[in-house]
Amino acid sequence: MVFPKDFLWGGATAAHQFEGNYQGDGKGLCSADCVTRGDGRKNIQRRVTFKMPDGKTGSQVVFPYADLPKGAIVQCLEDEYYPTHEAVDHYHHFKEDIALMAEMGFKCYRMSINWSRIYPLGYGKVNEEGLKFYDELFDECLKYNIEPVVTLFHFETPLQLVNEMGDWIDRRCVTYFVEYCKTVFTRYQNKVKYWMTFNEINNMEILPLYAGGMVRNDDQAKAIGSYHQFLASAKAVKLAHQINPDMKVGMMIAYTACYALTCNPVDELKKMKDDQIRHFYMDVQCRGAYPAYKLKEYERKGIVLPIQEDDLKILKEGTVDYIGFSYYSSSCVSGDPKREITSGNMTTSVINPYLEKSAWGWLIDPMGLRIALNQLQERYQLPLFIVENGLGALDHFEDGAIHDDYRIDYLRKHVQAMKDAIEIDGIDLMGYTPWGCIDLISAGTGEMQKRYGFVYVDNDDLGNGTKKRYKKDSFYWYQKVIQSNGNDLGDKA
Ligand code: P53
Repeated sequence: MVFPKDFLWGGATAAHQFEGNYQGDGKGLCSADCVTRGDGRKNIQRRVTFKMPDGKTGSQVVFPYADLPKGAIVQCLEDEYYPTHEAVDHYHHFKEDIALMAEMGFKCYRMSINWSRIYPLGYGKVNEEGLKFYDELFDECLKYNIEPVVTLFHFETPLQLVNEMGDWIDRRCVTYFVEYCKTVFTRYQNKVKYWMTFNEINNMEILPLYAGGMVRNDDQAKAIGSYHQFLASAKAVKLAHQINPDMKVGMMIAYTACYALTCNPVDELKKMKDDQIRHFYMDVQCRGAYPAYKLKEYERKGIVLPIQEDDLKILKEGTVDYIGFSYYSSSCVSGDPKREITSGNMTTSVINPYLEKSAWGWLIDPMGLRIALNQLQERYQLPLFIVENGLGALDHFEDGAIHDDYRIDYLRKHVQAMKDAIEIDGIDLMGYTPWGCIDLISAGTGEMQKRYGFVYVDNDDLGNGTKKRYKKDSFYWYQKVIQSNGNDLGDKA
């Protein structure tokens, strides 16, 4: 038996991409509710919409991001379509959805609490109906012995914080976030053991609206936004341990294995610098201090952090219990600026001639997952949890059946890579939660047709459809994988 017997097999979702009911039962608006739909294959970016004080409307693409105009109030506009408003209506299908997860044999389910359901304004009055919804959801999981794994912040900034203070640039967000954490830690301490603070915290680099509801995009603003999130995360870790010492709190990062295109030292140096961009977030959250390369960079750029008394002690004391990370693809870098770039998952990868791409241009690299696991364990010696992985693909639906052998193939190779990492390299891996286990809205593009799930949802890019759920071939494949604890990967003869 390669996988530990308590290995957490499961799947992952995020509230704004899955739940819908965006204003129901007292929920406030969140930043993600004001982002339109794009089209990944046509390279049409999603936009965040706003109104100016004179009533004029406007929008700004979320990638590449730029400062919003001064005075802009982020909001939903009439005549625009926002895919997260209804999403796939998990809010009203959660019993059915959890039952499907149980049927696959899930040991855990990674989901996010939408902060704006609990605190509609981000602070102030608690919304009991929001708390009740997650109570029922957790009870449903526990009924089937499914361990909830909860992300506290998955691109879901209460809109009030964006418009009132520009979000994480303002230190009050630290206080409000910790207050929110206190509420949910206290309420769910006997139902939820595994938590994660900020989803893909490193998206502050390239998607600051998602990662921090930021209205500014300059390096100084983003450095401060991250600084505040580090503080908030460290405080949350400490608080969780005080409330219930059994609770484990992890960090969450978008990770890619990064290769130098050639053995030319300029390529290798570029790889080293590229790795530092990712490792920075882990260095702070796992080691509890800012690394020298980042402090030097800030010095060069004239960036000053708003450090207050005790802050550095808080960072030191609030290091995380485990590393959660998403892994979709690897990246490849070259010191030569003229090299052709591939779209990738918003990374600046050059084309790697050894790898195939998904329909959305993401490089497929299972061996890179094994390499990533090794890099992370060597550097941090913390338990690792793959909390997102999968293939976003177009599915063909016919007579209630979806034959998604391409997805099975992708996942099989990645599970095999995990197996090798455990068996050959001695990696301490806690679990695996493939992304979008039931089809949901894409975060990057806002599309529905970019599907990851084991379960198909009848819903199209404009929200038309019955929202009925159908099991794909991969549903039965994953069921077998879990049943055999990773021994039976349904290998092709
Ligand atoms: P989609 C890229 C862009 C936005 C979010 O992505 C991303 C990434 C990948 O690093 O991160 C995660 O839906 C994210 C999920 C998201 C998933 O990747 O663009 O945590 O919310 O859905 C997949 O295909």
